[in-house]
Parts: sequence; C-alpha cells; structure tokens
Amino acid sequence: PAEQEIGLQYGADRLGKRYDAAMQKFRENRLGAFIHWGLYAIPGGEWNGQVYNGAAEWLKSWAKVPAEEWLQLMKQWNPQNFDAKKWAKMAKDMGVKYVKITTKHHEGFCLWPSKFTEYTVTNTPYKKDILGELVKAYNEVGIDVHFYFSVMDWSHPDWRYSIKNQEDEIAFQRFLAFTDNQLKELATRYPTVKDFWFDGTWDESIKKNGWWTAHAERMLKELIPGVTVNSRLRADDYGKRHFDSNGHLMGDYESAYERRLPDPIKDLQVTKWDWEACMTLPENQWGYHKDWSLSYVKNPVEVLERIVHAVSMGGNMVVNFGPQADGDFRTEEKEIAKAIGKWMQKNGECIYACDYAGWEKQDWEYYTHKKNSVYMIVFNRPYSKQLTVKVPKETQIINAVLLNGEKMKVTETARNEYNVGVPKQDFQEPFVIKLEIKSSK
Ligand code: JFZ
Repeated sequence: PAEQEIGLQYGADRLGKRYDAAMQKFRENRLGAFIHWGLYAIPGGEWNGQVYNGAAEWLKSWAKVPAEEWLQLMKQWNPQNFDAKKWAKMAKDMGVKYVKITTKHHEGFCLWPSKFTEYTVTNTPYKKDILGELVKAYNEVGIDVHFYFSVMDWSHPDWRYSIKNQEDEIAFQRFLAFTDNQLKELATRYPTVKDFWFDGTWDESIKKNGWWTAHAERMLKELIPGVTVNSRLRADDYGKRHFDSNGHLMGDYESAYERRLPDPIKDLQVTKWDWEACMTLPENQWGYHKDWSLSYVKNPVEVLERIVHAVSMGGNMVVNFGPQADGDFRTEEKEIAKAIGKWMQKNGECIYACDYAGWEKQDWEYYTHKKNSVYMIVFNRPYSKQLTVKVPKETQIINAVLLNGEKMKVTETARNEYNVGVPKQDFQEPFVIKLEIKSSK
C-alpha cells in the first residue's frame, strides 16, 4: 500500500482484477439470469385486497405484515408446475451462461432444507429441495449457478438493524453465527456453486461488523476454491462499503449497478475492475408481481441494449425473472427470454468472452472486443448509411464483415477515421459488424 494509505484489517484483500481460471470463467460468461423466488410469489404484490406498486418481494414491508403472519404463506408453498429441467432449458435457450438464484431473500424463507431454521421448503406441502433440483438441472446443461443470499433476515429474532445496547450486541453475534452456519451449509451441500452474491448488508449493524464480512468471504473461499464474491457483502474497519477507506474494491467484482449502468463516456473507471450489473424487466419488480401494467416493461431490444452496454464497458449483465407461485414463468418473461435467445444464437460472438474495446464511443452505439476483433453492435442505424469509426493511433481496420459473412464497405475519411457502410437489408433488430484489426504498436 502507498504511504498515504491508512492501515486496514478488513479492507481489500487484493489490488486489481483476479486472473485465475474461475474468475476468467465468471467474466467470460457475461450474460446471466437472476431468479427471485420465494413466498412473495404467492401474494404477488397483493395483501388483504390491496395491490401495492412497490417491489413484490418487499410486500411484507409495504403492507406491514408481522413475520409470523407472513411465514404462514409456507402452508401454501406448493409449486405443482415446477420442473427444474424446464427452467434449465429456458435459460439455455436464452443463451445465459449462469443463473443467480435467491437461496434466501429478506423474508427468511429458504429454498433449501436448512437445518438452522424452520422456515424452509421442507416445512411446506411441497417439501422438496428446490435449490438442489435447480443446481443439478442447470449444471446438467452446462450453466453455472450463483447463490444470492440476503444477510438481513426478517424471520430471525436475532437480526438487528443497529446495535443500541449489549443485548443487541449479543443477539447480533448469535445472528452472525447462524449466518455462518447457513453459508457453510450451502457451500457443503452444493459444492458446484460458483459465486455468492450477498445482499441486505447495508444496515448499521453490519457496517459495525466489517470483520464479519471479511471473514465470511474468506470462509467461503476456503470451502470452495475459486468461488467469487460480490462487493456488496463487504464493509471495512470503518464501515465503508464496496470500496474500502483507501478506495480499493473489496470482494471480486463490483455489484452496485442495479437497474442502471455506468455512463459510457464519463464512467470509464469501471473498466479497471470486474463488475456485474443486474436489471428488472418492469421498472422495479424482482419477485413475481401479478400486475405488470403498473409500470413500464422493457422490450427485448431495450434489454439487449443494456446487455451490450454492460459488456462494452467490461461488465456482466444479469436479467431478472420472478417465477410464479405455481412454478411456471409468466408469458411475458418466456417471450423475452426467447427473443434474447434468438438474438444471442446469431450474435453471441460479440458478447461471450468479450471486453471493453477502448475506442471512442459513437452514437450508433457500442463496441466490444475479443482478440483481433472489434465488434460494432449497431442499435441506431444512421440515415447517412455511414457508421463513423475512430480508431486509436496505430490501429488499422483490415476488413469488416456482418456476422452473417457479408462484407461491409470501409472508407478511410481522415487519419484514424473511417466510415463503415450499413448492410442493405433492414434487419429490424440490432446487427453486428465484425472488424478485423491490426495494431502496429
Ligand atoms: C436489493 C433487494 O432489496 C431487492 O429486493 C432485490 O433483491 C435486489 C436485487 O437487491 O435491493 C437493492 C440493493 C442494493 C441497491 C439497490 C437495491 N443498491 O446498491 O443501489
């Protein structure tokens, strides 16, 4: 550490990106799906005849439902149409390389048979280990599984938002021991898990216990070699989150871009570390909400634009799904997944294992980069029929082809500036031109 840096016991454990095989795989996957599934899928945003506009997985909080009453929903947890193999096929057809599953959201209900609480799938009419079935089914089709885990737990009497007295202190230390037990349980029951994505770590209680966040990360890494952990888990000695008091990223990748993305011109600092963004299809619904007419729902091209935007800046994108209580997905989600998959099938080459190209942003939209290729992903087709490209010094374009093989015309317009022609066909969707490049540096 540089001289002006302060000493930290629980700050970043590493400077710069990880380059081991597991991290490389995390990065190359680029496109993932999020699954938010829990008891909240049963009421779907409605409590006692009132429909709440807020996020459905927060309904307990919006409707001020006491924990005991909320957890009675377990008696209705019986997803008769749940078929892990169908979920895996849907993800595979969508072209995602990994799926992040809510093992336990804020409500405290566990999708696996945890020994450390009674609020689990075991004590429902359905009984079966949902998480276990999903891990197996996704892995069978070659999809990595990541675990979402909320530290904040509304079902647990020892959870505290802040520590006001000694009694709180004792309860909270018990809570952290309980959390360790659940994490160890997850890591040992499902050893193929590739990542833990922590949430519900923003309260004073956790910020005061930065030591525990560093400990939890270390513990998981000892149990599962190569496992990755998001920055949202971490707080340092001073309660500073994501980035420590010296400005260094904690965890393996930054995870604060949620329902928003870094500006492609102003926020280029993100290209220095690994990061993963996540998004919802409606404005802000992660869990199943019965009424999607209450907010705008993104169309497939708007979803693709976010995926490409993230990859163009060296990030991953995770698209969220909130399955229904019966174990099936709503039609709108199935259709979006299909549309993304159709595009990825043709154009995935510009997404998987691709990275930030370092070229000046253009209005037609984004570049991605892999080996000797720079991909132009065109979302805004210009009336001029010319796509402006400015290359870095000592870089030459050797040729330009559409991903279907058709050659594109390249015209040098000034030093380090080119026009690339648009295809004759109007594809009615974003198209991709692959540039073969040569750098004389
Ligand atoms: C959290 C959850 O509360 C929410 O239900 C969902 O699971 C989402 C993925 O994560 O919500 C957050 C957490 C962090 C931020 C915003 C919403 N943040 O860092 O801006």
